[in-house]
Amino acid sequence: MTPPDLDHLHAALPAEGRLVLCTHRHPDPDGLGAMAGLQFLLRAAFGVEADLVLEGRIRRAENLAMRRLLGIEALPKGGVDPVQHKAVFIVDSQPTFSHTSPPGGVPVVGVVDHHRGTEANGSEEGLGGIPFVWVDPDYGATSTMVFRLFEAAGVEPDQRVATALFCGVRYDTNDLARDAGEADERAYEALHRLADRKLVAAIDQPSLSREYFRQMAESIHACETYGPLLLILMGEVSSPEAVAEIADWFVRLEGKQWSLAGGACDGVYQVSLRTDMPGADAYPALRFILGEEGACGGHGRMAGGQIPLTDRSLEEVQALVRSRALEVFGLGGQTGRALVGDPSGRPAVAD
Ligand SMILES: [Mn+2]
Repeated sequence: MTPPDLDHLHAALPAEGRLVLCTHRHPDPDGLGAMAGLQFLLRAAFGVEADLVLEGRIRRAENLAMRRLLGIEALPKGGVDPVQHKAVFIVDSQPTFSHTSPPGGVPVVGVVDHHRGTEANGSEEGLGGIPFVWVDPDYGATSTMVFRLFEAAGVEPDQRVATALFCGVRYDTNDLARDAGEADERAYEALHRLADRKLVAAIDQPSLSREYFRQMAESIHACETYGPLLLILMGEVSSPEAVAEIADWFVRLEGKQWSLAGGACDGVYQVSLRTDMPGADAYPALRFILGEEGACGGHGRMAGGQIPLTDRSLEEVQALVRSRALEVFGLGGQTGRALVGDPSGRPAVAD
């Protein structure tokens, strides 16, 4: 696990002007937490002001609640001004990842991320020329990496920022149960002491829309079982985060070790793979499943990616994902069984 290099970070910052912080499209708690944390740290440690850019609507209820309750402010669309803003810093993603497009016209000076990239969509060479690159998949959350910068600088986050960072660590590591190392534990415990626990609870249990329940019902009916694998290949979904949430939800089904969820949104087929097998690595399996048609990233027991729906129809992409998934798990030739009966009244098939 690489330690933070604060001097190197300082040297990468522009001598004057403001910074822009950004993350992947449809930011999640780790991206939001890392941005809020870095914004605070840069001001406290180096006197550098930074503005946040959020790309893609935030639709998952927890993420929306986090942004609203913590007052995470972002520049309006088109608000990046090259006269004021001298540099871009990317957290919880990398500039060459397909779900990340930093604002143009301003150089990227820093990357802090815990995702593993691939040659195709996030190679080392894509990071060449960026003065500060700290990418380490051994961290369970980018928010942990940002917390380590606080430690290195001897700066303590205020309650709001500690709450944001805490949410980042807890959601990405599933309260330290998933892909968490010693650094994540230390960050989690220190941030938990500083965080506003009422806000943490409010972010964790937001009210949910009717659309949310409708989609979960649809996912139950879409779910097919193949031995240890669950496939939940949906049609249109309300948000890319919904696909991740569905994969997270189904992997909890007893007796099943892998869940692969997919759904179409914003012109791409979004895919999330989860496993609850100790020590299993989701990323190589998803890399195989998406092939050269798609791009993906991941760490430990979770991976996500997408295939554009420009060259292939939704049905073609679903068929491709299904056949490759069965191949990579050695389940080729097997017939899937419905998890439950569908609303047309066909009987449920037990597995
Ligand atoms: Mn993350």
